[in-house]
Amino acid sequence: MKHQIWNPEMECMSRSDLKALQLERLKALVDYCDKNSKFYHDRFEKHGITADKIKTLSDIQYIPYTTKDNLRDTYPFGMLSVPQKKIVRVHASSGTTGNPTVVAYTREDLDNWSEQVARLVYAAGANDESIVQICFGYGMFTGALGLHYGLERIGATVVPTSSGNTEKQLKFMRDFGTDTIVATPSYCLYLAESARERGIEFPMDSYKLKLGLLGSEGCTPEMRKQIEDSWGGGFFCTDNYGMSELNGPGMSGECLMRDGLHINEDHFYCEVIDPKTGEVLPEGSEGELVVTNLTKRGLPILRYRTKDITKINYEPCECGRTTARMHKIIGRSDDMLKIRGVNVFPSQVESALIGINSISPHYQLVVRREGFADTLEVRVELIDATLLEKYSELEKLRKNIHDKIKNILGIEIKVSLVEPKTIERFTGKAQRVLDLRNK
Ligand code: DLL
Repeated sequence: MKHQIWNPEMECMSRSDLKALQLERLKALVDYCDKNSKFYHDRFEKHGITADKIKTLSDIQYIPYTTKDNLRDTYPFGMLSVPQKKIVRVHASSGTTGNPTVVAYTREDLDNWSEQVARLVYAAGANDESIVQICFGYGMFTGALGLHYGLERIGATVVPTSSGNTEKQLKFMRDFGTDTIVATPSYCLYLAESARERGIEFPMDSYKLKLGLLGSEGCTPEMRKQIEDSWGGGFFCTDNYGMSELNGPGMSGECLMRDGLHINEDHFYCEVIDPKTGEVLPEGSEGELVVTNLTKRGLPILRYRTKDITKINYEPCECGRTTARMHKIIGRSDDMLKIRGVNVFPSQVESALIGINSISPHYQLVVRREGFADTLEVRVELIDATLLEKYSELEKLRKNIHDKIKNILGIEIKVSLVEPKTIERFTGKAQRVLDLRNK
């Protein structure tokens, strides 16, 4: 197993040097935000925080957490720390009702982002000989452009096919000899399945795929094995994590050992907290990941509550890197679902249902993996059972609900109208989501 390390100076430095660098960068960040961001300046003033008061990394705990709501409340550009003319790119996160979360990058931020992604894709085995097809949607989503520039940085040949159009994806894969694919796990599996269906005309050995850079949604080891087996031919996948608020992909990713996702710690300082109390937990504990982007300048993010549940291992890795590794995302502390790469909150469905006559406020979201793609069924309860006998009225109601929800979520869904009082009632927190994907 040959381990490639893109930036050994940063990825293999001693833990004590790394901590010193993180502290230096943290102090510089606090000073920068104090001087350039009204949002952070006001917070620092209220809590008596200045750069001089940050003496050790643990002093970060005096800085309040930043949340998605802070970004939404200041939509679109309220948290910028530079004049807008210094911003060279914006992205926005899908999902959630109301305003999306907008993120913004200076030229230096984009440069750092590409470096972060370059390290991870190189660690996974891509290099300047790779031919990489990017099957993430290009657009406001950070996935495609993030991977695009990181892969160009290591000299790979990038094929920006974007998402969808399976026939074309497979044709380019065969004709170009694509050996690396960037996709969500579910789409990668779907493509393999589609390739198999065309096996008589194009046998599986017409594909040269060797590496899958997967991410943006969870993937169990069992699911990964299924993906690798369906492509066959030694196909090998790594898990890559990130979020728009922290640039996008590039925060962490697996090396060939696949024993945790290496964090780009010179750029990202991570803490793990108890999601209920907000208390910082000891090293190695499982909890909600909180991240400070130490080098971001256009729209700085300090102590961001990711809502993702994980734990961090600080032991050095056999690959030679000394950077800490986070466990695959174990779950979320809120109810966000990721379906075919799109963030979906049950509250979005609820807001679509409000105001529609003839249905009760009880609903359920059923997420399944069908034919290797994630599907969402919205089960809605009727108030009056006699409607079930009036086909055309029922269809009209179903279509109305379908169109309203689809419009808000931006993905195809199935709506089922069920008899009154058939959806389970809860005395505590309602369990609106039935996620059957890994069952
Ligand atoms: O999904 C960024 C990304 C793109 C990462 C491409 C990797 C590859 P958002 O759309 O803002 O950004 O969604 C972020 O997706 O908080 C997690 O809940 C989930 N997520 C991202 N990567 C993983 C992963 C991008 N590898 C949210 N495993 C995050 C599990 C993931 N969940």
